[in-house]
Amino acid sequence: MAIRNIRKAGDEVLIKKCREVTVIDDRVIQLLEDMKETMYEANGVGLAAPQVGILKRIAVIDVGDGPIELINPVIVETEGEQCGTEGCLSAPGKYGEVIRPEKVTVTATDRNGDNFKITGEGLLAVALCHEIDHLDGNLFLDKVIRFVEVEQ
Ligand code: GNR
Ligand code: NI
Repeated sequence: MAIRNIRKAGDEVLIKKCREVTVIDDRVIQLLEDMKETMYEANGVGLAAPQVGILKRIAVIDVGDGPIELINPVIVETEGEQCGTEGCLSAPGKYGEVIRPEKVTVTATDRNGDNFKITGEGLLAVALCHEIDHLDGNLFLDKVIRFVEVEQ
């Protein structure tokens, strides 16, 4: 396990489209482990592989109910709308309101190669959208409708 360096906005790796994972080998497993460790160390609720410089469709999320590992996640259904304040470990100190679906269903593959479906509402829906956006080279900064001052 290792903490990886989190890339910051301006790094071109963050605006590239990630490649699908075709083989879940030891490097992918190691990446998942390191991403979880890096996310927890940074007190994040999610982390996408491009944030640690890897252009693979891999993300991890933990909104307080334990870690979720996502390989090749795809949004297959959305419902409703919510507006909430977002931040990003790749844009420290920047916060802004973003409109997201209230509920999203995602299909993905787990580390054993099995496909699964996950439905999230509220923050989990936001995190799923935010991380999948990263995999397509999209940052929340470009979706902010109003930047917010947050006292830290
Ligand atoms: O840690 C994070 N918090 C967060 C808060 C509101 C909406 C989205 C997020 S994701 C962010 C971690 C991150 O940058 N993931 O890519
Ligand atoms: Ni982010």
